[in-house]
Amino acid sequence: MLGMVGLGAVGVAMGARAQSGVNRALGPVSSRISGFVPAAGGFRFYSVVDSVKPVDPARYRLTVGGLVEHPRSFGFADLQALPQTRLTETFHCVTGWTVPQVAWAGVALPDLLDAVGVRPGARGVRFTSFDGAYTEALTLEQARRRDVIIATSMLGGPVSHEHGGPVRMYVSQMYGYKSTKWLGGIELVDTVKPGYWETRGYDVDAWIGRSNGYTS
Ligand SMILES: Nc1nc2c(c(=O)[nH]1)N[C@H]1C(S)=C(S)[C@@H](COP(=O)(O)O)O[C@H]1N2
Ligand SMILES: [Mo]
Repeated sequence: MLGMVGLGAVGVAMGARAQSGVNRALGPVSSRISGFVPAAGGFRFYSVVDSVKPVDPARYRLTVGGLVEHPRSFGFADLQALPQTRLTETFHCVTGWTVPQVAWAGVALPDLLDAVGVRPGARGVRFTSFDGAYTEALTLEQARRRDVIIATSMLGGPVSHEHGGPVRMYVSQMYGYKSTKWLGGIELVDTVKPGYWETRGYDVDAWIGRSNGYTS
């Protein structure tokens, strides 16, 4: 299984304590990772499910709810009508592969939060994927960073289906697993709950270089 090769490499880059944690976390799950395909430009395509039904941008909906003043959904054009944020950064998967100088564009999460209004009592943001399995989470403070983007563009074009299009997250200063692909929902919550990989051993606070056993 190719996925095993990539995930096994974590052990080289990480301390023994983190390595055993990750191996424990990934043992039974990695055998189910079937979406691992080496991609051009250094990216690997990851999915925790066998297949994801492609969604046309014209039919895409992002549901935003929970502890917000104005729950609503956003179509692809609605997202494009909000202020656009662009940034270029190196992408880091926690397993050790990186892709330099990746261009992203879309809606900065704080701008979307302003559009719906965050209700008092909200402490975190939960992300769900229309793949039906993946979840992620940020604290409200992290979610208000301007380098956290609801991406409608990646690598200078639309976000491809393999990369989680038509809309995916990009959490710039954290490892790749924080960046939910095939984004379907954003929910304001009163408690941060660990996401998919975090219930399997990864850190919830996934700062690049200082989480998951890295100390650079
Ligand atoms: N829905 C979903 N999002 C996901 C993942 C996934 O398996 N499913 N993998 C995460 C991980 S571990 C990484 S490194 C990046 C990889 O993005 P890519 O597949 O576009 O290279 O997506 C993240 N988002
Ligand atoms: Mo990753």
